[in-house]
Amino acid sequence: FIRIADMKTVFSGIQPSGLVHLGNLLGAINNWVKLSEKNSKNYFCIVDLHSLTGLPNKDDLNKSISDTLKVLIASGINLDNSVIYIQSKLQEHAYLSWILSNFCQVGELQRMTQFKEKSSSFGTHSGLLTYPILMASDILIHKANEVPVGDDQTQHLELTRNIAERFNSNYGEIFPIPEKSIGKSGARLMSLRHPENKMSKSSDDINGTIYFNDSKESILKKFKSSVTDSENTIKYDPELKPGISNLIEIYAAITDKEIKDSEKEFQNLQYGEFKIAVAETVVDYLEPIKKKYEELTTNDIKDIVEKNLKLAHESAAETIMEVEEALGIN
Ligand code: AQP
Repeated sequence: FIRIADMKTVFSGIQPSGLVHLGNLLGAINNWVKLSEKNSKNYFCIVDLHSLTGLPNKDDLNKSISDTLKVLIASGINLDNSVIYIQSKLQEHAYLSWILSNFCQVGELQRMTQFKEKSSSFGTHSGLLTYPILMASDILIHKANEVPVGDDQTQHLELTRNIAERFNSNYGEIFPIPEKSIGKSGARLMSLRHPENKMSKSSDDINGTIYFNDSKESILKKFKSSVTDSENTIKYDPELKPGISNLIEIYAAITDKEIKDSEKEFQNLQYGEFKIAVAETVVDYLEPIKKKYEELTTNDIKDIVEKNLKLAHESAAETIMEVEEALGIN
């Protein structure tokens, strides 16, 4: 696992803020599996330090970290070229974050949309403000040049690029300027109960979220009670038909088909039949992940964690060495 100059390095993260759901899988993890089949070097991180901004309950966070780790291992990510690890176990993330905070203006952080949204619901502690600097450090610690992020994170990635450029112009070309992944972006799944809101770990209505470990019965039940509309036309129109469009999107993402083709496939079905067809596709998709998750032994996990953390540490230590040297604190 060595650094080869022209090989792409990818970084992406997931917060252990609850049970992994179908949105996380189809919007992010599925894409990570595909990336790991290509010729890139990938770091997939459980960003538990980021979760602290929501002041989680200790036991919930601890369980969520180990569940998320197991789901990532069970998801089929190719571990020959990918490293899966827990952010807090690599203290270089927080160290680099402090260094990078000197290359970022307070005003820039205050202008972040996510800060404005979250600061009103949680109150405003400085972790919420400086969160994007830690994210910049996550990306730059491995010198990632590609970051698969959703639209909601584009602003943070832009800030990361600015921070990297400022560091480089002051202290020499240490960091590559990371780009957003191009290509087909992951699906954006909406709640089955409130299709105007995104499917989320922390949603109030758990019937709107499909968790990776939901039983077949529960999945069928959730889909049968999903909110649609009063027409009986299966058509992709997120604005006028958010419920039906969400179901089409879920089906298209799992089967890797185009939205148009998926829409056509179901056009003659009744809503009830359509809901069951999508539910069954979801059951089949989750089955192997659940099976592998159940089969993972404590020893399997321990081995993977140790080996992967060592690889992540080697990469981070190399960057930190260069950064310290550039700054004159070596
Ligand atoms: N509904 C979604 N559709 C598509 N992608 C989604 N992601 C999250 N929800 C959806 C993507 O999953 C990755 C990991 O997300 P995260 O845990 O870091 O943060 P999040 O977006 O805040 O996820 P949640 O599930 O909604 O958690 P809570 O409830 O804690 O806020 C990201 O790539 C994200 O885009």
